[in-house]
Amino acid sequence: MSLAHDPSSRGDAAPNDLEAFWLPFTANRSFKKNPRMIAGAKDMHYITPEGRKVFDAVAGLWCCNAGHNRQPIVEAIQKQAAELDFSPTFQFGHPKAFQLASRIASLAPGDLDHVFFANSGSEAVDTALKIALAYWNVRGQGSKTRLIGRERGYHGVGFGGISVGGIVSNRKFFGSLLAGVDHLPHTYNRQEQAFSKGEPEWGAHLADELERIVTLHDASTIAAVIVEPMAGSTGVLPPPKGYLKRLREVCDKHHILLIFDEVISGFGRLGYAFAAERYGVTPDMICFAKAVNSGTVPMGGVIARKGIYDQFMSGPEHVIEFFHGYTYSGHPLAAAAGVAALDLYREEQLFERAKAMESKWIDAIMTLKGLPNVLDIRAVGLVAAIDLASKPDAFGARAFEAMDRGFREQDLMIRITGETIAVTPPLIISEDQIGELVDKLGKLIKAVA
Ligand code: PXG
Repeated sequence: MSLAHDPSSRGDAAPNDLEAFWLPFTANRSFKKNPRMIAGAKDMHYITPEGRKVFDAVAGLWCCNAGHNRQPIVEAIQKQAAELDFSPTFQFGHPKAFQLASRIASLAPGDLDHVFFANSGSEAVDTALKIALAYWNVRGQGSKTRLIGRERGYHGVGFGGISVGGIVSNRKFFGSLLAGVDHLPHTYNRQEQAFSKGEPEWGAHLADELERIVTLHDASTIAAVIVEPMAGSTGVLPPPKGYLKRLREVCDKHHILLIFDEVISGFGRLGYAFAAERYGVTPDMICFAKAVNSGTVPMGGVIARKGIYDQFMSGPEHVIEFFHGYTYSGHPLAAAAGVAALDLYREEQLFERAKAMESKWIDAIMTLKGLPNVLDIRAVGLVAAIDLASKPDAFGARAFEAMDRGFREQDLMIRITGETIAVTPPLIISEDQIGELVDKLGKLIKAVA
């Protein structure tokens, strides 16, 4: 029998075989022909297996806000693993999860006081949608079941998330999705908004589309509206000035819960703990994930207003109030990493740093205007997106080439979606590094012209 056919030794026989791993959201065949491998990281950089330093312009995947392999977080995870590897949070508890929940609640605006833990943004979104449905049920208004999302919204990949989401490729292969979902229009209009710095002036009126949806379905059938305060994955769409306030007003008027999906915008990305604070709008729930522990251990969750939590707290005390949860809700390693990350954000004032850097960041990114194929640039907080013109009959090919050549030729990691380049660096980026990044982007855009 050859080694290759002996199942017990297959792993040893082919330690570097790339076939087995089906990569998520990846062009697998292209990757496996010519991989982009990462073996290490420190602060603003990734390190390839050959030891090449790659500038991380995307905080991993919008998550490593404190930069990579920061000592206090590394030590907290190591210490926690040695002390308590796992303990259940169904009917039991451990101190770190309570500590982190209190810390997150204290960062959240208003009376968003209660934290339900999940393990990813997708699970956070499903959790928030389920809380919304159950909330109306326990209030005796079980007819409020409709969920309203938005075109171009990204809320992860669970069935709830893709149903309220509005990214066509993420939906079209997956059948009829959740019933009873409707969508607001997206807020992007290139003619009106191109090269806006921060939040565009045009577009607040699009929130009034919610009135049309309420007229169509009646408020008595609508449970919640979910939006990203700043749409991230679809190519960075900052909310038009006044848009979120109007959305809140319409939700209040019709007794509809408002959920902000802050999986990307939370923990400093827009210069505040949450975008809700930046925009002066208090939602009923906030979904978070990613930067809660600077991307180090999978974790997500939902912060709910006191009134929502309290509504569930009735009935006999031995009865479970909300039939939902994950084995790893509030996992000790993720929670310990979260407390350490929040400490680090505070000690290094990273949210304030993002705010202080914002105008320099936006001005620097906008210098790319006028380069070949640049159709629009959007920038807000420490986030930016650059729309490139497509090559004829090959939508996405130019941005894909930019991502690949950026990694190989410019020692640069960027994100792409369609023909849009997105950058969203760790919040520790220095002014010099902003200059370095813009220089690399400029060279790259010219290289793929
Ligand atoms: N909501 C929002 C707003 C997100 O951005 C999720 C939910 C899902 O999170 P999980 O942890 O289940 O992946 C996200 C995730 C990109 C990109 O480049 C964005 C995300 C993930 C991967 C890539 O835009 N956001």
